[in-house]
Amino acid sequence: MPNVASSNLVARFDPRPSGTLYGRPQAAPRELAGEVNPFPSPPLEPCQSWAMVCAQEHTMKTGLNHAVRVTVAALSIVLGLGTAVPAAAQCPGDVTGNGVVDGADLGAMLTVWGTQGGTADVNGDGIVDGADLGALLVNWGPCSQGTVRAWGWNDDGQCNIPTDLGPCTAIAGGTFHTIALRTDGMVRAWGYNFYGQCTIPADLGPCTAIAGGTYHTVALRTDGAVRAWGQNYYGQCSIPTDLGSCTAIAGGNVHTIVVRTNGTVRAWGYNGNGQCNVPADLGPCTTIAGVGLHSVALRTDGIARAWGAGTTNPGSWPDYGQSIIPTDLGPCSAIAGGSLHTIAIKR
Ligand SMILES: [Ca+2]
Ligand SMILES: [Ca+2]
Repeated sequence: MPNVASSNLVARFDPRPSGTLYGRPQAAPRELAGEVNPFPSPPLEPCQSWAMVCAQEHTMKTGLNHAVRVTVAALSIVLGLGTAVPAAAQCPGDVTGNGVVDGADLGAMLTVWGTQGGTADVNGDGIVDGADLGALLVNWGPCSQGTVRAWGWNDDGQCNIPTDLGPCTAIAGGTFHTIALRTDGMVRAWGYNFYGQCTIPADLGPCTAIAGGTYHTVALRTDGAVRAWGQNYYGQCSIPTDLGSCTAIAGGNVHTIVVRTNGTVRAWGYNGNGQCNVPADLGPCTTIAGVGLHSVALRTDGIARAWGAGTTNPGSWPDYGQSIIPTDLGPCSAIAGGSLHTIAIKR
């Protein structure tokens, strides 16, 4: 096995059969030909002309640097303020619709003061008055509300925000791609697209939620239907035909998890760690998170549950007790996870 500095590695949490060779698509110092992925996995479809990096073995050897980096990359995509946005963007108070709130908008607002003023009626209550003026002043300057910014690892362009993106209401991170939900409900994605994870289905329609897996993307349509695309080696993008309407979605490394409208949880995709085996006694839930190789859920009563990798704690990959709920945790209001850990907010 070649001696490769850990700083030159890239984590691709991509379970592949033991013995598969891995390497970067680009000839780069990160080339890892000869590395072996310890994942126990089902057979894959024929590999591409290049092999994927999978640094799981290195992850074990190097103190989980890569898992941390993946987590940080996912978390470092936030809705930012203070930068110019595409001309199409319009924020409250931009009466003239040119992407900037300034004196021209103030003047335009004053000319329709006391009347039904269209875009000058910022709060939409039918009258242009002091409340609208206040909203205008709050947004003074370039319209930055809803602007997406991203930073960190950008080898695949995941931090290059499309210039025509426009304002967004939600964001999600895949391992090497970025997903955004525009204010009009349209989904956009960019970054690593080898598996088509950034190629939005033409018939997707408006959505209310988005989620990212390692190499796949999940979206919840306004009608409650779930769609997923990208890598489907493990069926993570194959929506169960009897799924029905859902209220929440999440993506694990290579699995997908949802909350149905009736509160029941479903999961599908890679199940080598039992991450898709929803506990029979789970009960109705409100929140789920599909994280690394485990799944977490919050029941309607606030009780946290987790399953998949980490139901034991031998301290070796991938079992670090991340699915063992602390006995003194009690009801929670939120739950989430990193690749190999779980976090919750107590009520
Ligand atoms: Ca303006
Ligand atoms: Ca108003």
